[in-house]
Amino acid sequence: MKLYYSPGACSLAGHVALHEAGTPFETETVDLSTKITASGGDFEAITTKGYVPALVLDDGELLSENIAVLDFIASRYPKLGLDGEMGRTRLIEALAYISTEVHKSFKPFWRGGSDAEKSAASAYITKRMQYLADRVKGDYLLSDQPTVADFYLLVTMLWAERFAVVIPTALQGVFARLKARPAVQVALKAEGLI
Ligand SMILES: N[C@@H](CCC(=O)N[C@@H](CS)C(=O)NCC(=O)O)C(=O)O
Repeated sequence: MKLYYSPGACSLAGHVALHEAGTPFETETVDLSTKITASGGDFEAITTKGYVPALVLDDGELLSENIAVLDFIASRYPKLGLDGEMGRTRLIEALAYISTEVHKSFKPFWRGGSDAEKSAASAYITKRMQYLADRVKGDYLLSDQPTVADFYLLVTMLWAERFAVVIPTALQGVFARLKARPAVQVALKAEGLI
């Protein structure tokens, strides 16, 4: 497997998940402004979407979209998913919420939004994070063990920290526990973030 990522981008969720899975995998960084990979390749020839994450599977099949990439990793490494009849559905519910309600709301911060747009986005993100904070199920978001949803949430909390967006108190413990995990440390170091 090979993960194409950009340091600090949402692809960090899959990067952490693969380290947590303990599986061997390759990585290559992508310059998102030029769409050139670290080895000089044309990223748009790998995925015409032109954005990360892009996960090339061992049979050469390409997987994109955080929700699909993280669901794939959790399906293959069940310790990163949720047990039970509704486990996968609940996991996808959380991933979809983090993607569409939290991740995407950071757009004004990444795309040069006005101060007013950033301020509105900041309030919206905190409100959407509060929904999750009110439903924390244990040491992590959905249970006492982290799932791929935690790794996606981690990325958005790192962005919140960077852009001074308020992270609800009830998520602070989850954030601290995630940051302390060895696999998270390895991924953050690999991406040059610590
Ligand atoms: N729909 C995609 C969006 C992924 C995405 O927003 N990737 C950003 C980094 S966090 C990116 O590569 N942006 C560069 C671009 O769109 O040109 C997903 O959910 O995985």
